[in-house]
Amino acid sequence: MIERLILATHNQGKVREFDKMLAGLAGRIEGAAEHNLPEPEETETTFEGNALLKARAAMTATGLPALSDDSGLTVEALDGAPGIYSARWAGPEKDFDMAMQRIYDELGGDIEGKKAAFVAVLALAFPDGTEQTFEGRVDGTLSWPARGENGFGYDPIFVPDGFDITFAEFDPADKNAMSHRARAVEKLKAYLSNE
Ligand code: ITT
Repeated sequence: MIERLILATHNQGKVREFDKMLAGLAGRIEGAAEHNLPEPEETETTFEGNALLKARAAMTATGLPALSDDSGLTVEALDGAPGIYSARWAGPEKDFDMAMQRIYDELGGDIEGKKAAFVAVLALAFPDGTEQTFEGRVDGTLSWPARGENGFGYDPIFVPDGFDITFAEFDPADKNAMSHRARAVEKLKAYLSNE
């Protein structure tokens, strides 16, 4: 088992979800705040590239194994946007009402039922140079207006396939059982249990 693992994210919504999902994975999971982690500029063009860049930066800064998450919402009718730009569409104030409105506007208001998916790529970087990524995805559709108080980011407009409520209306434990992040974590756990 990994003794100390750095969770390389500054997003409190992700931290809340990972806290539950990663229980038992490492002796101690330490956050960005404890280590004053840098927030590197996300200069890559893929979820995987940006996830690796964040994990490497945290591993280099601490000398400890680090786990990062790069994720986002992809909308089919917008050619995959906002995708890797999901956080950036919310601007410096992290205003997701504005980001959701931008999706609505870019679809010309024709948003109901449009195909979308949440994607998460986790990257694990070890001090010996070993790196591994794990991808999870959940397909669904968009719904308007935004509904629900749970979750974070774009959850209030995303309805996963097979359900009629948004991720923000899910009980957090239920979202954690089937989200893109949860699916990526399953692959991470399988990898670590084979190590
Ligand atoms: P870190 O890089 O520090 O982890 P970040 O918020 O900048 O934080 P990303 O670049 O990966 O992270 O941006 C992903 C964005 O996609 C995030 O800000 C959310 O708005 C959105 N997103 C990802 N997973 C989501 C989820 O489960 N529910 C709702 N929105 C999600």
